Amino acid sequence: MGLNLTKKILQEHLISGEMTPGKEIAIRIDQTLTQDATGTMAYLQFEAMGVPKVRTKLSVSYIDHNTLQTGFENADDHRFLQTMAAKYGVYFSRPGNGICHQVHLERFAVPGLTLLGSDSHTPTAGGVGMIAIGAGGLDVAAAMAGQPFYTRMPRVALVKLTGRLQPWVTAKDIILEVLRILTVKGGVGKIIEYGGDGTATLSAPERATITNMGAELGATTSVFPSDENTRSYLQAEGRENAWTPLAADPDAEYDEVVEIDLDKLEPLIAQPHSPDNVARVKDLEDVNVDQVAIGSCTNSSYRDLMAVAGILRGRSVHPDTSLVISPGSKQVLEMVARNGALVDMIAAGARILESTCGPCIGMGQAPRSEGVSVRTFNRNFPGRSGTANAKVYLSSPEVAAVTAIYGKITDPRVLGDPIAIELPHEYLIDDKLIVPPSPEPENVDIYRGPNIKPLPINEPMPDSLSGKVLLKVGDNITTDHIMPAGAKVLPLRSNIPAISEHVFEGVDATFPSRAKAAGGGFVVGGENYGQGSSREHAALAPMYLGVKGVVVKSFARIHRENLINFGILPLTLVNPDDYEEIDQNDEFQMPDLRNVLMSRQPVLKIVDKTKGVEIEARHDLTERQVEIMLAGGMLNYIKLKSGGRVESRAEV
Ligand code: MIC
Ligand code: SF4
Repeated sequence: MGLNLTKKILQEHLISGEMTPGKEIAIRIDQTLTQDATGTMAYLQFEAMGVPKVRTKLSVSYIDHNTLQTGFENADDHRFLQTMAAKYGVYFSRPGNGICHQVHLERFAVPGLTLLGSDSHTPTAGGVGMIAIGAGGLDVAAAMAGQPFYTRMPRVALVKLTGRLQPWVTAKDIILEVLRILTVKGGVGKIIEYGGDGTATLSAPERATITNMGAELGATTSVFPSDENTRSYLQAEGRENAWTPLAADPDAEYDEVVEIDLDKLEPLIAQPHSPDNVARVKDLEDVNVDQVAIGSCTNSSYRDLMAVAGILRGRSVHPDTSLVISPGSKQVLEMVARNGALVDMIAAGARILESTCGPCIGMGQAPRSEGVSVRTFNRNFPGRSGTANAKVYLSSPEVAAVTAIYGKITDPRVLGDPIAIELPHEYLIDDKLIVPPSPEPENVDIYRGPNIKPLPINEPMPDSLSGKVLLKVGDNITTDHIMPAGAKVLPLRSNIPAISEHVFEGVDATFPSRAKAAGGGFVVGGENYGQGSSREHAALAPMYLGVKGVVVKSFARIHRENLINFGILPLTLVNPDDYEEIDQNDEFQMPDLRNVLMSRQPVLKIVDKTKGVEIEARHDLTERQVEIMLAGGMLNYIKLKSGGRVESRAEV
C-alpha cells in the first residue's frame, strides 16, 4: 500500500516516534508564525529559553489582531514585537500588511514544509501543500528555539472531491458541507487530506479557504496536493522556485473517506451559533439582515473581493443593512484599488476597513442588540461579534454580497449569470511592510511598555490535589467562552493578572473572584471542551486563578495541549454518565497524584467528597507530558532539562 500525502510529509520531518495513530510523534518544524494577540506571550517565553536566535528556516511575526489602538497597550506591544523580531532573527509583518494566514500564503508558504503557528487557522497554508499546524504560543516558542513539535499521530481522512462546482457555488460551500457531515468535533485527532478529480478545479486561494476552516472541524490540519494550480499561484506570487509537486500515492491508504460531489453542492450557510449548524441558503431566504461583514483569513483573497466587487458593481447596499469589508492583505487591497474594484465597493455603499482580523475577533463592528449578521468568517460562537445576543451566520463572499444588496439572506443564483473572475498572472508584489531581522542584533534594545507584565510560572505538582468544582459547563465550550477576546479584553494579552479578571466572563462573571477566594479548584465540562482559538491565555489565565484540573467528556486538541503546557491536569471521564453526578461546588480530591502519574496508569480516581463517590478519569498523558505536569508546566520542564536556565525576564 502506498503512502498518503500527509504521511509523506510527516515522514520527511519525523524526529522520533512511529506514525501509528494515537502514538506520540515529534516532528521538525521548518517555519513558524505568530500574531500579536498570542505573540507577545510567545516571545516572552522564547526569551525565557535563552536562545540567541531562532533556529527555524523562517519565522514571521505578524501584527493583525490588535490594531484598534484605543489606548497605549496595542502600540506598546507592536513596538515590543518589532524589537524582538529584529533581535532574534524573525521577519516582522507590520500592521496594515494583512492577516497572518493570507500574507503567509502569499509570501512564505512552501509545499512540503512544516509550519507551526500560534493561531488555530495556521492550516490555511495547507492550501499549497504544507503541513501547517496551530498550537499554543509556548509550543511555537519551543519550535523557534529549535525544539521539535510533539503531537499524537493523527488519523488521516480523505475528503474525495469529484465533479466541479456549479455557478455561484464556492470553496466556502465545500468546507461548510464538510462541517455539516463531520461536525465541529469530527476532525479531532485527524488530518484532513483532500483528493479526487475535483481538486484540480480549485485554485490555491480557494483551497486555502477550505484548509483554513478545517480548524472548525477540530482537525490537526488539512492539506491539498501541490499541483499545477499550486505552481501557477506561486509563480504569480513571484515564487515559482518554492514549488514542488506533491501528491498521495495512487494506492494510498486512509483511515476514513468522505466523498463530496461538487456538481450537487448548493450555496450553504452556517446558522447561529456553531459553524456546523449548516443549512441551504435558499431555505433561509426570509431572514432580514442588519449587517454583512466580508473579510477574515477565510475569505478575503483577491479572488473573493473581485467576486464581491463584481456583484456590487452598479448596485446599492440595502438601506437597512450595513456592509463592511476588510481586505485580507495590503496586496489584495492595493490590487483592488488599482484595478477599480474598490471603487465599485465604495460606490455601492460598503464601509472599507483596514487589512486586519477586525470584526472577526470582535475588534469593532459589533452588530445591534439581537441583530443578524452574515459574515464570510469562520466562527459564529455566541458573543464573539461583541454583541452577546447577536445572531451570526457564516457564508461565502458571494452569498454575503448579494445579501447586502437585498437586505435579507439571499441565494446568489437570483443574479443569473455568474461573475467571471480572472486570477492574476502576476500579483502585485511589494514587501515594504515586511521588515527583515536586524543585521546587528546586539545593538537592538527590546522595548517593553507598562502593559507587559512578568510571565506567571506554575509550581511543581504537589503530591495530591484537592479543591472545589468552581464551574460546571456543557458541551462544545469554546476558548472564546473561557477567555473572551474583543476590543476590551484583547489589549490585555500581555498582562495576565489583568486579563484573568475576564475568564469565563460571559458564562459566569463571578468565576475569577470565586476561584481566587477558594484558592483555586477544578472546572467540569462536556464534549469538545476548549474548541476554537489556540489562545493559551485560556489555560494561562485560569492557571493564574488557581485552576488545577479540568474534568470533561472530551477535549479539543490545542486547548488540551495548552493545559498541559501550563501544568493544569486534563482529565476525561471514563464513564461520561458520571458528568451528570457532579455538581458545581462538589469537593474533589486526587490523592497520591504524583505517584499515580509516575506509575504510568492512564486511569486515576477522583474522590467526590461531597457525593461520597469515586469517579474514574483518564489523563492519557505520554511519558514526556507526565514529566511536564510534574514539573508544573512546560517552562519548568525545559528549565529542569536545561539545568535551570528558564526565568521570567519580563520584569517591569
Ligand atoms: C481567533 O480566531 O479566535 C484568533 C484570535 O485568531 C485565535 C488566536 C487568539 O486568540 O489570539 C486563534 O484562532 O487561534
Ligand atoms: Fe484573525 Fe479571524 Fe482569522 Fe482568527 S479567524 S486569524 S481573528 S481573521
